[in-house]
Amino acid sequence: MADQTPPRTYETPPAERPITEAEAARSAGLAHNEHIKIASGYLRGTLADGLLAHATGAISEDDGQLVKFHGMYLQDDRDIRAERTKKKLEKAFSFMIRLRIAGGVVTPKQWLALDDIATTYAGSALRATTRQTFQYHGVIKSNLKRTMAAIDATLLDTIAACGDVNRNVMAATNPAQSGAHKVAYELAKDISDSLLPKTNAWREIWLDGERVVGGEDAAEIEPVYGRTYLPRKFKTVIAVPPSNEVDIFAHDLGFIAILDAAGQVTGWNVTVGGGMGMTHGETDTFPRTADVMLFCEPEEAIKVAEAVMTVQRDWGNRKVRKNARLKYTIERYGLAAFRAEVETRVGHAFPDPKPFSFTGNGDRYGWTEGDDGRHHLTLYVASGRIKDYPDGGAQLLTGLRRIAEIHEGDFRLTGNQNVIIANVPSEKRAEIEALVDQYGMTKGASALRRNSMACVALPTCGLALAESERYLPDLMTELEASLASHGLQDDEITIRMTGCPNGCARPYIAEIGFVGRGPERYHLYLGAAFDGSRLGKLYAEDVNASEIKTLLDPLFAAYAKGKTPGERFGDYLIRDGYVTKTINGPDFHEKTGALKSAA
Ligand code: SRM
Ligand code: SF4
Repeated sequence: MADQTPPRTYETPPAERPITEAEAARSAGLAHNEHIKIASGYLRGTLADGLLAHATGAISEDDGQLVKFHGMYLQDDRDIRAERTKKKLEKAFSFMIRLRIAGGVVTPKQWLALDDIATTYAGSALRATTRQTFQYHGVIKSNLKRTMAAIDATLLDTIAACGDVNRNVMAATNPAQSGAHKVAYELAKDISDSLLPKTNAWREIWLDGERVVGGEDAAEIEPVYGRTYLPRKFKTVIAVPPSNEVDIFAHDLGFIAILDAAGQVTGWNVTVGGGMGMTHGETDTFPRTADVMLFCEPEEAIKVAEAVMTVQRDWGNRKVRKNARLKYTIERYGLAAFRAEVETRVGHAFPDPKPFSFTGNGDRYGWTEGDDGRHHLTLYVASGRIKDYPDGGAQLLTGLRRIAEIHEGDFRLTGNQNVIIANVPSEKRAEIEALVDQYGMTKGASALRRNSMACVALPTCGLALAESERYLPDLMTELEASLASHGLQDDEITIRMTGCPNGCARPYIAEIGFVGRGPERYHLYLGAAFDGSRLGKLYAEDVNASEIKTLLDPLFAAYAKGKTPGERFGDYLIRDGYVTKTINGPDFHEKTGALKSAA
C-alpha cells in the first residue's frame, strides 16, 4: 500500500462551489489554455477551416491545443527537422491519433480494421500505449478526415483520448480472473461513457456531422464539464488485486476491487491524486502516488467518479497549468477536505478503505487459463510497437492480422504496452500457437525485458529531450549481461525509461527509472516498489550509457549478495542504505538518493 503522506499545512478550499463560468472568465491570470477553451465554442475553434488550409501541413497553435480533445497531436519528424530548417522547408508535419478504447478491449473485426487504417494512413504500424489504447503516428493533414471516418466505422472513436477531460479509462486485464475482470471492464466502460464530453464538435468536424445550431447554454451542451472542461488532463483506472498491472497509484482517480473469498467484487477502494509528470529543476512539480481515500459499494462507483472529477473541475488550479493536476489540488487542500467535499456532493459519508494488497505491476506472459476455462495468451511487444520488424525480426503486424482472421475471442491491450489474445477456446489454441511461432512473435523475454517499458520519445514526441523507445532495448542488452554475471538473470526487476520528465512510461515507480535530461543523458531513479506503490529517488544526475553501467553493476553485485529471500531490488536498496525511501509528493525531491556507493 502507498506510504502515508506526512502532515502538511493546507489551504482552505474555495468557499463557494462550483465556480461559475462567468467567474472563471473574469478571473485575472487564467492560463492561456483556459481562454482557448472559452473561445472555442465547445471544442470547435477554427479547426474546420484549418483543415482546408492546404498551404501548410500544420494547424494554428490554438487549434493545436483544441485538437487534443479530439484525440490528436500535431507533431513533426524530429529526425529531419534540422535538415528541413536548413533547406528553409516547413517542418515535416503529421498527426498522432490516439483512440479511446475503454479497458483496452477490441474485437478481431476491429483489430483488422485498425490494422487496415495503419497500413493505409499511418506507416504500417500500431502503437500500443501505456494506457491500454492504440496510437497512429504520421497521419498527414490531408488524410485526417479519411482516417477519422475509418476509425468511426470500427465503432471506436478518439473523443477525449487527450485534452483536459477524463481520458481513456483503463481496467485490469489479468486473464486468470475472468469474473472480476469482466466487472472491472464494465465499470471502465461506464465511467468512460458517463464522463465523455457531450459536444457534437467531434462528429461535426471529422465526419461532416450536422452543426448543432444555437445553444450557448453550458448546462445543456456540456452538463458536467461546462465551457472550460477540466483544469488539466484527468485519468481513471480500475485495478483488481493482486495484480497492479494498470499502475493504480499513477492516476488521478482509481478503483481497487475488493474481492470476497469467491473472487466476487464486493465494492471498490477509491484512490485519488496520483500522477507522474514534473519539470526538471522545478521542485513545485513532482510525481505523486495516489492516496487510498474511501470505500464505496459497486452501485455508487459512477457517482463517486463524477464527484471526484467535478471537485477537481472546481478546485483545480486554472491559473498555473503545471500545478493543475488533481495531485496538486490534494496537496493544496489536503485529502480530508477533498474527501469531505466528495461526500457532500454524493450526499453521504463513505466507509474507510478496506484492506488489499498488490504483488506487482507487470504482466503475466504466455498462456493462462481463466476461471471460466478459456485460454489467454499474453505476448511481449517491445515498447508496444506493432509492426513488421526488418532483418528477420518478428512480423508482429502481419502475424496478429493472421490471428485476427481466425480468432473468435477478443484482444486486450495491457497497461504495459503488451497484447493479450484473450478468450481462446481450447480447440483454437494450437492454431494460434502455430501462428505465433510462424511470425516470430514472442511469449516472453528476459526477466528484465518482461518488466520494462519505454515511452515513444524521438522522433515524434515534440517534448522529448532524449531517446527512449529506440534506446532502452540496447541498454537492456548490456544490463542483462551485467545481471547475468551476478546470477540475477531470472530476477524480476522493473525498468522504465522516458525521454523527458513527463513520465509517460511511469518511470518514477519503476525500480530502475531513467528520465531523459538531454541527448544521451538521463537522471537515474532507484528505490521504487515492485508493486508500483512507492516512488523512487534521484540516485544519479545526467548519466550516459557507460556511467549507467558503472553505477548499476556494483548495485546488482550487492543485491545478489545481500538480498533476503524474496526481497525486491528497490526494497533492498533502501534497506541496505543505498537510497532513502520516498514518502510521497514533494518529498520526492528531498535529498538525497545516493547515500552510499556500492563501488
Ligand atoms: Fe504522455 C504528453 C505519449 C502516457 C504524462 N505523452 C505526451 C505527448 C502527447 C507529448 C506532447 O504533449 O506533445 C506524447 C506523445 C508522444 C508520441 O509521439 O506519441 C505522450 N503518454 C504518451 C504515450 C503514448 C507513451 C507510450 O509510450 O505509450 C502514453 C499514451 C497513453 C494513452 O493511451 O493515453 C502516455 N503520459 C502517459 C502517462 C502514463 C499514464 O498515464 O499511466 C503519463 C504519466 C501519468 C500522468 O499523467 O501523470 C503521461 N504525457 C504526460 C505528460 C505530463 C503530465 C503532467 O501532469 O505533467 C505530458 C505533457 C503534458 O501533458 O503537458 C504528456
Ligand atoms: Fe514524450 Fe516525454 Fe512522454 Fe516520452 S515522457 S513520450 S519524451 S512527453
